[in-house]
Amino acid sequence: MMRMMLEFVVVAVLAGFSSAQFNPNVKCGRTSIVHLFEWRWEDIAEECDRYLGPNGFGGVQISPPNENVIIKNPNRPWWERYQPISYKLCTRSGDEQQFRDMVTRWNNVGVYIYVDAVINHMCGAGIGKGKSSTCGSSYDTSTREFPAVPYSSADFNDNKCKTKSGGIENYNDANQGRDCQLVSLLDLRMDSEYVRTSIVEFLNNLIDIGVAGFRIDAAKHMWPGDLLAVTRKLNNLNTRWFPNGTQPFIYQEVIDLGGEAISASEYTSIGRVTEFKYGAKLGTVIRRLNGEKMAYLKNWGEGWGFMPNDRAVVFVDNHDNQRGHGAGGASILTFWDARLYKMAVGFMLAHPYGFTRIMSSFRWPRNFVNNQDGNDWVGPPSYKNGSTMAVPINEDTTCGSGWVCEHRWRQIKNMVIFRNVVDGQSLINWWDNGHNQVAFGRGRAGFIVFNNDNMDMDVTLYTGLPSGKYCDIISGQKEGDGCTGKQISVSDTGIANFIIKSSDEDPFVAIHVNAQI
Ligand code: 5J7
Ligand code: CA
Repeated sequence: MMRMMLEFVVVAVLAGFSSAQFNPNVKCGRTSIVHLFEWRWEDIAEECDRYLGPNGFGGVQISPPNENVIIKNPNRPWWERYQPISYKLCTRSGDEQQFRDMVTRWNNVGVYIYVDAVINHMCGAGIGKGKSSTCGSSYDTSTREFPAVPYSSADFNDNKCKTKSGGIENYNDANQGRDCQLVSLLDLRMDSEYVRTSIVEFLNNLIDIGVAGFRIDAAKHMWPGDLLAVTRKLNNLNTRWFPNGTQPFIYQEVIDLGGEAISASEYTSIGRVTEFKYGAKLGTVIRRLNGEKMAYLKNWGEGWGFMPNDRAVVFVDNHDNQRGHGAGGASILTFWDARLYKMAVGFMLAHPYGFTRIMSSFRWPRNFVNNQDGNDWVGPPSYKNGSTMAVPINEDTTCGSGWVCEHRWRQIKNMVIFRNVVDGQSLINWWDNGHNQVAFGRGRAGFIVFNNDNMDMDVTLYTGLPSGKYCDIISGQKEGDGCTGKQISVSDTGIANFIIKSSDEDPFVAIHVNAQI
């Protein structure tokens, strides 16, 4: 009897533990998402059918879809979208109809949408009064009125915050971090039932439209208990596309490089968390700073003090730290350092740790003065009237008008496929030269070799792969019966020779069982 009761309790606890919040909900066989930063809904809709679906991407993180303040000074920065005015779905990316069309088209081909949810705050306290917002809703920051939600003064943390300025003054004080204004953004009172309900209605509306999950912006600045109260009330995903009982994927933005009052581990029971140590450390290794070398990557992952594998969302750079500030600073690799960047993204996608997110950026005119980029605010490619430009696709499959489209770079796109092919296979057959030449396999499904030393590499390694001829998917790929780049022969005993010159365009080689000829 006791035993039965105990079992009942265990089962009840397990069932109540919302494990699907950690599950990215990507379709079987797909293992990565891409952040199409600042893209218009119409362009995202096109990109799904014509590129992301066929190339094995699992989904897209989109920029915040809800109404934000229009900032004129500086002129339409990217960060204006992180200053909400209401939960109406109109922004520079498009209106509600375009949003609905995009989600429907994506879901119908099994590539899903993840919404960047800005729920910690509304716009800046100093914005003032007016209707300079993306749907034209009014606001008055001095009286804290946002009638389109509606929110008013009782819905903000002004009384709870104990600092003189009302802003976060000391990052080592967790109370300030949660209850005060982050860079003067009006901080929502998330312990109130009304605020929680307003946020839940916003997110549930998106779930009902068909999104598969949320990136929770600035999660570090919300109490885990308040966030849990919100995520617990979220609907299951729309059964038109998802199995009955599927919960939204939750991944929280918590910048934790260690040594702060607030840590990522406070959030790992709610959903996944962004592992900012990943890109910061990988950038240091690939740039060979501080005596780091690729040989040390042998125990990459939890061995480096990262959060548990099944809680981590990993990325080389994000929309914030690619601009030279934010977590990781100068060590972060981006498209501006293309050769090293491709290697870092290649390593990330080949390595089993974490759920992977690819960055897709726009260019801006960098202007470094004293190691600070004075143009880190510049918004997406846009016309004089402020509207965002479409993403034109060139004949060679690259993007125009200042859109970088890292996700379309052959090396990155092919590594997204590599990760799908080797999904579930363990990391084996690690090899290194003690410096910056390393190699490893993923079961018998794929093998990758890096040469980040300043010398040529000519090695014969055990790959574990079935014998045969393989196309290197970095210098080229399989097309028809041949390879457009290097070709690798694996012997009967699973051994292959790899030659990587330090002058090669990309100093790494990757092969997998779906690129055999
Ligand atoms: C800051 C943190 O310390 C942190 O741990 C975190 O997780 C997030 C932030 C942070 O988040 C924001 C979320 C928003 O929705 C809107 C925001 O404006 C921010 C934000 O500003 C922010 O902090 C900026 O970036 C940090 C790396 C700096 O250390 C902060 O000082 C802050 O920088 C401020 O940026 C400048 O001080 C201020 O002068 C400037 O006007 C302001 C411009 O806004 C941004 O650059 C927006 C950044 C942003 C960062 C994000 O991680 C994000 O998810 C969204 C926006
Ligand atoms: Ca807060």
